[in-house]
Amino acid sequence: MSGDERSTASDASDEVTASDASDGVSASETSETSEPTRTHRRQRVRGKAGVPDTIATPTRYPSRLPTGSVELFLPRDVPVVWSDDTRDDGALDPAALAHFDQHGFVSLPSFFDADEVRALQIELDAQLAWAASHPDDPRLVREPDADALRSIFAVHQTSARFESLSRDPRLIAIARQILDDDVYLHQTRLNLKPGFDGKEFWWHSDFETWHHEDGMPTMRCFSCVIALSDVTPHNGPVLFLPGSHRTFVGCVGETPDENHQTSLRRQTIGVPSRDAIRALSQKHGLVGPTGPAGTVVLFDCNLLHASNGNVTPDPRHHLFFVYSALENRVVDPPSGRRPRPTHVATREPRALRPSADTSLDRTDPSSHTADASPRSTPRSTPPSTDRAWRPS
Ligand code: 6CS
Ligand code: FE
Repeated sequence: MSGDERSTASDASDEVTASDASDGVSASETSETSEPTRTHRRQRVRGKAGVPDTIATPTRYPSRLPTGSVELFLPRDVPVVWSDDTRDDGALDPAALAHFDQHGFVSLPSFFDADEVRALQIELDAQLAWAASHPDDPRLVREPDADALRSIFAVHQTSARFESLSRDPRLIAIARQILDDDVYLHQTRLNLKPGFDGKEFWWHSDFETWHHEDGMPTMRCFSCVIALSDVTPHNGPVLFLPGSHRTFVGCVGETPDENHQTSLRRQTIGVPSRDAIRALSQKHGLVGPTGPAGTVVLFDCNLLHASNGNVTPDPRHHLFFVYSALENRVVDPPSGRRPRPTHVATREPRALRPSADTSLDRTDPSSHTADASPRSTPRSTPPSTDRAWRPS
């Protein structure tokens, strides 16, 4: 496959294309120029495969390709762990960092202790109560076929406790260690999976969406998932294809207008083909880390992941903080389309400073219920821009 940036799903099951693909596209020649790139030139010759007609800015991660195109498999061309720090400041130890690098995720069981978990669960309940009384807030996302709540976005706006938690010194140390820069929150959310009713998330790479719909330049970003309830093999743990973070899958299917209105409920655009998922899972295997409430799972923005529905009686609720390097601030999406709203993806990033007090208040968690703190009472209307939010 030398000289060809594409490979097929079946290629994905052996040596995933890496070096082959890289002679097709290099970062410097595609990322910052409006000149036709080698990729574009080749696509013109080849016709339908590859870069969509609607593309406005050359991208080294083509996706949302016209129907009939060939799905792309591109080798990762940037690091997973950006710093080589192994430090003694609460960041990951060398083994955990190496696991994240190699597999694209790492699980940190019981990262938060019982008191911290209790405080977070109280805040979760406060957020659910707020959501129930503000059913039309645009930050609320409902299940595809029901009114049940699926996600609450921008919880760093609606919860002082979660905002402060996002700046927990331990989390900031880890984020800086992985990303080697000041960090900001690209997105925060609660993903709820109540017993009996919680629905699945289909296979996807977050970066694919964040690049094409939000304009995130590169894979210098990861998700921090905090379990607010016990996560078992049965109640819908996040499933990963470990190692898949080293392949960017350029997906077939163009982006409809206002895609986020449906994609956050059920994603059908920007998802790899079933053949691709099958090949990558055969190559890499499939894991679903579990652990008690308070467990933290970190996973790279390009790691393919999904989760099943929850038919058990017990909830599986997750709090997500998406950390990105400040240098990786969003730009115009490659399509030239309007980016998604700021409650889904921050457009005015601010470097996070570690919270002096994690505000989990280990001695008296109940003092931090939503009603106890003015900033814990969510606004009933979304801020018009990120400017409305100021970290305390
Ligand atoms: O589109 C997004 O940004 C969100 N959707 C999914 C399925 N995962 C990441 C993110 O929350
Ligand atoms: Fe995701």
